[in-house]
Amino acid sequence: VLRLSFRSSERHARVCSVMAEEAKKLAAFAAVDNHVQNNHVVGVGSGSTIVYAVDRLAQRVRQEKLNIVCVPTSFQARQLVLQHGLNLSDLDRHPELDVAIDGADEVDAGLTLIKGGGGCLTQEKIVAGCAKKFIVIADYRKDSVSLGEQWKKGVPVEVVPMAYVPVSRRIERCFGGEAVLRMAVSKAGPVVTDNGNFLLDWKFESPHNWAEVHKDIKMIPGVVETGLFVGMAERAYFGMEDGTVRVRD
Ligand code: ABF
Repeated sequence: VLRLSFRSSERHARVCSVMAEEAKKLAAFAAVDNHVQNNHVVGVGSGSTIVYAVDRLAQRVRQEKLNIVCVPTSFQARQLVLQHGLNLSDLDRHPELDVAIDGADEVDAGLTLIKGGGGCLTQEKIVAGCAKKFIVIADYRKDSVSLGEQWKKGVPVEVVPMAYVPVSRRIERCFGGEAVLRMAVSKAGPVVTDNGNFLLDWKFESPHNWAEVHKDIKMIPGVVETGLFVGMAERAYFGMEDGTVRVRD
């Protein structure tokens, strides 16, 4: 019976991961089809959901002869754009984007996001801030009422390496919870962002006024950016388990 139950739970896990990947693709395709037009400058996010969006962008460029340029939000996003043969640009040449499309770790009822699970939050927020429209794409697991319901790894905070200890202590003293230095998987040392900084993951204990908390943390000397995206997303597309797409404005 034990073997059977293990196999069924393993199978269940496999089915769930297929569903999540399908859900990401649904959200990504819907966002690209609804918000990217010819001659657009498109901000390209990071993570795994965005891979489907870049696939769809490349498909539409081929099929519709779409003329777009892409501004990446990370080394990973830049590689994605290059690998798909899309026109690569940057904020020097295109400081104003028509639309930015990116994933998220969690989205609350007011479209406040936690981003930065992948460590690219600073460039993601810069690019999102330069776009006329910022569109979030995610699978059903990111769709929450209140932050912290589903995402348990906390709010990422990018910090200047020499300041990570005082910043961590200040966050814990002022807002509670625990702000932990993000270590590389190998545990050999801390994760270093594309900008050469460290990351703290602030595991908060209760809901906060996220706009206030973001401002207060941002003011701490040594903080570069927080993974709280407040009032930035215009719309979120969620791929659902039943094959539909849920849209929240
Ligand atoms: C980036 O990708 C990050 O801001 C966010 O943490 C992550 C989401 O990854 P995925 O799309 O793989 O869930 O957008």
